[in-house]
Amino acid sequence: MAHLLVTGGAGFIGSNFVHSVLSDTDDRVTVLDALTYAGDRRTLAGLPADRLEFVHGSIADGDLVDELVSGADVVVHFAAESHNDNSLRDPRPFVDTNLVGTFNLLESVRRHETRFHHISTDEVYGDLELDDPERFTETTPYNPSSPYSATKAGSDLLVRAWVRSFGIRATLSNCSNNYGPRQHIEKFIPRQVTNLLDGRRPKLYGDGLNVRDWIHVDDHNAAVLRIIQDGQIGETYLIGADGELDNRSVIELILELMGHPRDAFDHVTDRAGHDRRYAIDWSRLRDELGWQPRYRSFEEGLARTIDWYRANEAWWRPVKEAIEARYAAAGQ
Ligand code: NAD
Ligand code: TDX
Repeated sequence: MAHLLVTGGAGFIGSNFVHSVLSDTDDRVTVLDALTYAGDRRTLAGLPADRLEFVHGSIADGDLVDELVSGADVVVHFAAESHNDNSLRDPRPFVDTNLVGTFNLLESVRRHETRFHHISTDEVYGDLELDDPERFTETTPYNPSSPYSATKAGSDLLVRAWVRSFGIRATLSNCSNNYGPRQHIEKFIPRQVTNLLDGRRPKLYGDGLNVRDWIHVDDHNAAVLRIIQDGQIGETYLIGADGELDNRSVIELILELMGHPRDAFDHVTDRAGHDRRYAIDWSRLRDELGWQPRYRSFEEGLARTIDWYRANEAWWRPVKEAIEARYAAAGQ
């Protein structure tokens, strides 16, 4: 039985990770989460109290981080400011959490010789043209576009430098766009689903031909667990599931699954610097670690995700009005 310290475990991907670990293993988990606007303790409700401890605090607090890392066997680092649109409005918290917070964790795992896994994104590689036959691989040069992706790229480079210079035992993963239950409703898919549940129309940025490479959050987390178990120290693994779709098609599918005409959406102001296309080549993960995604049908996974938002209105309702007011102020 191992003791995992999970940063950002009250957020979307981190909370789903904690659910998976506690149901599939005997491991013990301590969650460190600052409960920003994106964190919610209710995401961890109903989990076994004897194997889960919740600590309310920030990875920007070096002393707290050090104390918690000293008691852990493995640190799994999800905590981040994660939304591109927010990073265009106010980049400061992205620097504080994604760069300085990651630095604090690295110094502590170095001191205590603790195994570390760093969660990152495909956005560090910039974007691809729609007709580019290539996909991102582990050797694609870094070329981030937004303050969010630049701070994630910086955090990856810090991890790599701490591996090389100080010999910390770390692995990294860069994953494509996740969907599934408990995703904050500022993000694309839950925003459209809750718009429809709330009697509003879905909102498509720009021409909507931008492509994202969708993966179910449970597949992302299963890959993370595999890398923690079998990944080579110092190495990076790309996580994806061949889920390329343009945003317009996703909105049309949501409308159809929820019983609305496929064209009942609005075009709104585009995102500044909007990345055109992300696409992941995850063959290293398949060939070296034998991992495969389990969700093969995006439509099925999306339908289950819609059901989750329908059944959990109390979870998203209190913040819906404020989120939409913020988007409306930006013409989105
Ligand atoms: P999220 O915004 O839903 O959750 C982030 C969590 O981190 C929240 O619980 C928040 O309270 C917490 N947090 C923020 N600042 C903190 C701080 N200073 N100290 C402690 N906790 C803090 O994000 P998510 O979508 O679950 O993303 C998790 C990780 O996965 C991030 O590192 C993100 O870059 C990465 N990622 C996300 C996606 C995606 O599609 N969502 C894809 C690839 C990688
Ligand atoms: O209302 C919307 N309409 C719209 O067309 C919103 C919120 C988004 N979009 C577009 C922008 C993107 O092309 O949808 C696409 C997805 O948008 P987001 O959900 O904001 O995701 P993205 O910017 O692609 O980044 C996500 O994937 C990579 C996560 O938020 C990041 O944390 C992760 O690193």
